Amino acid sequence: MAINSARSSVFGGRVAALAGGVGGAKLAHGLAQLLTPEQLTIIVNTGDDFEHLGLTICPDIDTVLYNLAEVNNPAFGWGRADESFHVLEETKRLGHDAWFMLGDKDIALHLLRRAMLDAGMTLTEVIYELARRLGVTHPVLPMSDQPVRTMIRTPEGEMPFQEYFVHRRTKPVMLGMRLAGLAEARPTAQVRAALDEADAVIFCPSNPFVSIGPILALPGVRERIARIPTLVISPIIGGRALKGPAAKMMQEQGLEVSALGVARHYAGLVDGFVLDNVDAGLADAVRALGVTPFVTNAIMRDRADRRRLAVEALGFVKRLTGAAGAK
Ligand code: FO1
Repeated sequence: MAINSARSSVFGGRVAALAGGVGGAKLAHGLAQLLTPEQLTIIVNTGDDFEHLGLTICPDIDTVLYNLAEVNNPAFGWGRADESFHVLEETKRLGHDAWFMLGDKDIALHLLRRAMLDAGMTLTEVIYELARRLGVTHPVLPMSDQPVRTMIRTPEGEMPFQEYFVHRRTKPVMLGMRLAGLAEARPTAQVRAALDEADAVIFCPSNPFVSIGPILALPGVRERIARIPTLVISPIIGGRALKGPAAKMMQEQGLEVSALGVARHYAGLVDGFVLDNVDAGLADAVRALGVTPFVTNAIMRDRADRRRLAVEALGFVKRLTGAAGAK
């Protein structure tokens, strides 16, 4: 079929994409336009998940699902398009401090997730079912079925990630982070299989600490990735994060706030690193880390940008998989 041949001409192998946050979901959507569901699996961070008003909120998974289903809110980057907030408004009227903006359509999905989890389904099974109902055909996998919760250490004490990120608008200084539940967590069988069968891994332009970090922290994940040609799309462009607190976190942890700082963070694990044109001057320093640089326009403003960056990333993957056989 025309679509399939157009897809497979970009890259014929299998890709496991690691994602979290809005940037990650954008590239996952671009990749899904080019690769078949057999070729692309998206492994998603669950460290941002939390319990709120009796609901299990999975922001990174939902952002990927909504983007792949093309029902995402383009202004916020998370949540649903054409959303209303009647339930939220009513909870406010009833005295709830409604700092986390759950829209009505989003709440509908959360109610179904609550019911499925309460019926004993694993998170992987729930997300498979919700994806199917949203018309998403590419596998979207929670990194683990056991809860892992990112806790941010601040001078005010430790706080859950969403408290830090949304309620406190990332204002407290981040001294460090802890992944609560990590000791009991395992990557799911589906995640392990996706990594074992992948010809390449792509780290989407996601926060290296709170989005990609929790996935890499699961037992066996780093070891698997170390065997596979892996490329990173820098989430830092021109010394700034396009969205979210990655730059602030790097600065507060004494790291160089640049794409090079991100490349250093991943050096030894990854083979390729995609830099934006404005960071072309960092390419030699990235190469000196033993990581192959690739310079392009890494900003995704619209749907066409997502596809274009995915085409370029897959072209780069093709070259790396040719070159990185000895990894
Ligand atoms: N981010 C915000 O900045 N404010 C919100 O009120 C908010 C609500 C929200 C509801 C559902 C959802 O899936 C995501 C939501 N997000 C919100 C985004 C989310 O908390 C973050 O983007 C991610 O956790 C960062 O990766």
